[in-house]
Amino acid sequence: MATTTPTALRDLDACHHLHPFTNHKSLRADGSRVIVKGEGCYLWDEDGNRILDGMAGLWNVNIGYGRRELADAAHRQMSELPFYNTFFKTTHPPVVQLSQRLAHLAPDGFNQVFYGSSGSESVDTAIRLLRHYWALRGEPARQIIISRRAAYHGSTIAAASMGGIKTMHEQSYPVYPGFRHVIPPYWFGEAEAGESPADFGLRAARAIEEEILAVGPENVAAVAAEPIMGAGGVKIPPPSYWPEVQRIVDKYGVLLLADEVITAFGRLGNWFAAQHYGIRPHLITFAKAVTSGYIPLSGVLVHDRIATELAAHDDDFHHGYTYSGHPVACAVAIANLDIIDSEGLIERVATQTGPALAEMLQSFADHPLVGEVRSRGLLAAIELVADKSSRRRFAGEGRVGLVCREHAFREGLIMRAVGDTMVLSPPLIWTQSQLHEAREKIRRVLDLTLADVAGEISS
Ligand code: PXG
Repeated sequence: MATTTPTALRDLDACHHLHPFTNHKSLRADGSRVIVKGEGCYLWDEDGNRILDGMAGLWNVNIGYGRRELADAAHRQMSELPFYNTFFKTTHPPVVQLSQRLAHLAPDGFNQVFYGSSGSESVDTAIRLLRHYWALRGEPARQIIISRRAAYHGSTIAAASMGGIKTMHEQSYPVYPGFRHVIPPYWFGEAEAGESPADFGLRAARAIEEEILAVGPENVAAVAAEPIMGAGGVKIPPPSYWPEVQRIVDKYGVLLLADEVITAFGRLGNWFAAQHYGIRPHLITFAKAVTSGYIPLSGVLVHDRIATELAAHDDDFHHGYTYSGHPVACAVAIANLDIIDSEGLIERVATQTGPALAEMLQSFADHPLVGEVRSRGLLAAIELVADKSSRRRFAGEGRVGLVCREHAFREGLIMRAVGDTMVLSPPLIWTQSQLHEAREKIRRVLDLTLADVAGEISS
């Protein structure tokens, strides 16, 4: 069984392991990279190459790799009580302690948490809670959830339906009913010629209002949105967007679901992005960095307005998972939050590394390949374009992004390509030293990519 040489592992992987979101034909042809170790901000592959992780795993390893405290917390909890469920009116210390902690960290009015294991599960839970809430309120027609095109909210059928990823919808047609998708707040890709970010932000927000009016406010359960779209390409809304969305949801009395699977737990320099933007959601979904990815855990923070309604009815909410509130995952989450807190990581993002990353990105703004750079906290994007002035893309969307991603890997830096948008979401423990290393590597990677596509560039 214990076949560990890299080639054997790659072969076995190709034979037996179906990877998520992967072109299986090309994976069989190329093989996969075997990552064998992580320590701090770095990963090592099977050939001994050290790679700077600019993505914190998959937007989740906020405290970096190899923290003993989390392993110890898991060991202690596994020894004491590895599992017990939270159905049938039972509970256990870690889930109570974590819930209290999250209620304390969350925006005002959030005092209850419903748990799952993945972000997709938390989104499914939120969808069910929204519709259940309106049914309890005597407005069962309020079923429709308005989301944005290109948004990623997960891979279960309901979460993928709420998401606006066209290729996913095409593969599981018909998608689950009751979702509408409007323009994302993506000035760089969606604005008309001459339209200012402020005007575009208002237009994108008002597309939500138009959709509410088109389907009838009495049929709308909620607006669902990431504060910043992450996997959709780090689409940072213009400052005019969120205040206008808040005005609109308030005006029509619809609920707001903030999907903070990527933005929660320090990424923007606050515990939650709702605090960063001053928005007032009724549900907040979280996952990923609640445990820094050391063990799966997700949840929905539920505002008092919804929790009070649930508690006012003598009936079950018919929903839950075996692992809702898993004790080991909760114990690991507490150890993770302790580290984020005691090491001042959020403050560091807000006052030091966030501004330094923004400054670093600006140093690429004049590169011939770069159409725009943008960031908030430690969430950043670099747009690759064929023509800077007109923002014209390369032919074959995503092709140049992949070229750039491969150069980055070879240079020892992990960046993610979303189409031709390069994105970064580093661990919150990056210091000036990693920022410096990233600056050097990105500059080189952009130059190498430029050399590959020089013939396609308009100067
Ligand atoms: N909501 C948001 C905002 C997400 O980013 C999910 C829900 C679903 O979470 P789970 O844990 O079910 O995967 C996500 C997940 C990528 C990538 O390639 C992004 C995610 C997951 C996998 C890959 O950028 N985001």
